[in-house]
Amino acid sequence: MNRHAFPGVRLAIAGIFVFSAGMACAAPVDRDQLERELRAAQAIEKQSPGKAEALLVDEALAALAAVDAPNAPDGAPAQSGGIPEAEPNNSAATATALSGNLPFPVGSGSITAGDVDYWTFTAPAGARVWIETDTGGTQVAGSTSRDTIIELIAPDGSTVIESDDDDGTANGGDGTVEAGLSSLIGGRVLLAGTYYVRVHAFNEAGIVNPYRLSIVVTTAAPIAESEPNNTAATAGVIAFGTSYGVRSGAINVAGDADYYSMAAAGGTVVYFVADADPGHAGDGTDLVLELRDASDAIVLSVDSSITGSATNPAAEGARYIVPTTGVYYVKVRHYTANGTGDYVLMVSISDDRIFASGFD
Ligand SMILES: [Ca+2]
Ligand SMILES: [Ca+2]
Ligand SMILES: [Ca+2]
Ligand SMILES: [Ca+2]
Repeated sequence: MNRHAFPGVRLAIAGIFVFSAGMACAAPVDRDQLERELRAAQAIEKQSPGKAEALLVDEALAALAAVDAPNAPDGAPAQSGGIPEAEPNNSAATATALSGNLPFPVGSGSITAGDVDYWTFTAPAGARVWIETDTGGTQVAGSTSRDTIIELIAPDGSTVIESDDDDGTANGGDGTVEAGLSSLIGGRVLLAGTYYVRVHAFNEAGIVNPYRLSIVVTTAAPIAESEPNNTAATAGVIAFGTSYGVRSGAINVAGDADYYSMAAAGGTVVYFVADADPGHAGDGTDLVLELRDASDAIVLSVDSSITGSATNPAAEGARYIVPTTGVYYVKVRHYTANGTGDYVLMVSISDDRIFASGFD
């Protein structure tokens, strides 16, 4: 949910909780107020159906469900698969390392009530980082939410460089999207250093179990798209000799579509992310990304963000565990028929089959 789309209602919902320095802090929860906010969101969605409105209802429902659900015991186990978080990890000093190098590893963790998780990675100068939580798939009993917030934190351990609420895709690594409430930071350019990623629930009381955290650090300069590339047959090829491809492109004219192709082995993970606001100016492109199989059929379509803001730039992306070896395509298009705008696309493929097992 782009919190700027409906600032009045969204702020009213967020206002139930008190946020300070990017961290959620407990505040008395007024259940009646949450119900009023849910009804308000539903009224907006009824009057003006659309993805932003639907996400608003999702969030209101999730906030209410979190209040109603009994708390799970602290330390509830995460599902198998992924590099596990190492609690306690509630500070930069105790962060769990996730290398960020390729082939990229996937972290696995859970957010218990009030929990925050710090992860850490290193980046060389000029690198771009692509960070996503995936909160989809089967949840552990007691989970109440799929709604995470991630913050990219500077080497000082406290300065928030960028945060995101809902640009990610909660799909559990497959073709079914359970929610649009997970988080994504796409393509932030970094100085050399050791960075931190802080993961917590949107709602202080929310229990998110499990989540998967992908962090890919890329160093290659983007290669410009080559039009025409509007069909699978004319797709720009992303070769995986270096495990990933970074492309700069644009929805140049109304109706433009940009195809990129890659070969992926069964069991590997394709992680595709578009930075939809490369200038990070808040004027992002409202993109839709489609992952398509060799027959050009959609296997996963993602559309979580709108145009974003300077502090919360637009991005789209997801992870997908490839069921069968073959050619896959990422198709980039605009959400509207007439929209245009630029983007930087990253597609990486991981051979972390061991991490994929038991994921969903
Ligand atoms: Ca945790
Ligand atoms: Ca923790
Ligand atoms: Ca184009
Ligand atoms: Ca094109």
